[in-house]
Amino acid sequence: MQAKTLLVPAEPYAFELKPAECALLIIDMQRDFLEPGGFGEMLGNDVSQLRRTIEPNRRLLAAWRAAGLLAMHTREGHRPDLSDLPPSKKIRGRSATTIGDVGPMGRILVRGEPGHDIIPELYPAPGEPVIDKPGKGAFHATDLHSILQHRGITQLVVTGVTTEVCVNTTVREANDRGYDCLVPEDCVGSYFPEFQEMGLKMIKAQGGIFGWVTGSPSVIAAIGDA
Ligand code: C5J
Repeated sequence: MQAKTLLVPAEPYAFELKPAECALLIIDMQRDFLEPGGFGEMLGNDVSQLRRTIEPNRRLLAAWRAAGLLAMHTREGHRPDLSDLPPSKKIRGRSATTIGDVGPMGRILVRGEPGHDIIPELYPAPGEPVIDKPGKGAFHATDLHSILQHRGITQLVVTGVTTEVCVNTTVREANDRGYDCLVPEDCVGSYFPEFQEMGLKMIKAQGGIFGWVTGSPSVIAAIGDA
């Protein structure tokens, strides 16, 4: 029997969402990136640019769960002994305080520390896989691809932060592995408005070279019919 397909209005053209083969992948909605007083703000970033994505993500995740579909979460971070932290990543930026040092919410981007955890508004429910990733892309050095393959997933709705870094890297990695990616623009955020705009344009350009872009209300309306 043909898998059920839902048509989601999107750019560059409608996305054919197959609920049985589609996972929601929420990227790095971590306290250190989003909360006032965290590492992101300590570096001088305007966290309100990311916080505007919380409510749309919360609504999308609630609808996704209500439809009984697979939701997954990622966290960027490293082992406490930093053995998976490339020296180049440790020193990049020449900041006085870097990954592994004590920051405002515990050791920066270290697994198990308060700042590394996912914000309470989007906290994973029991049974929702959480991927701990040492890099920007969610496929690099993780078991994400095998988890998706075991569940027959061929499509991803990708949300989270930041649009031009971990969201874009993950969408590109997914694209090269054969997944179709749909990105709801109100559910992804950048500290820099110009990168938000360009990060989305890069995904949908050239006939959807990396994927599709839509708004979360269109996804929610479609899965309401799932
Ligand atoms: C993410 C970053 N999650 N910007 N990390 O995008 O360093």
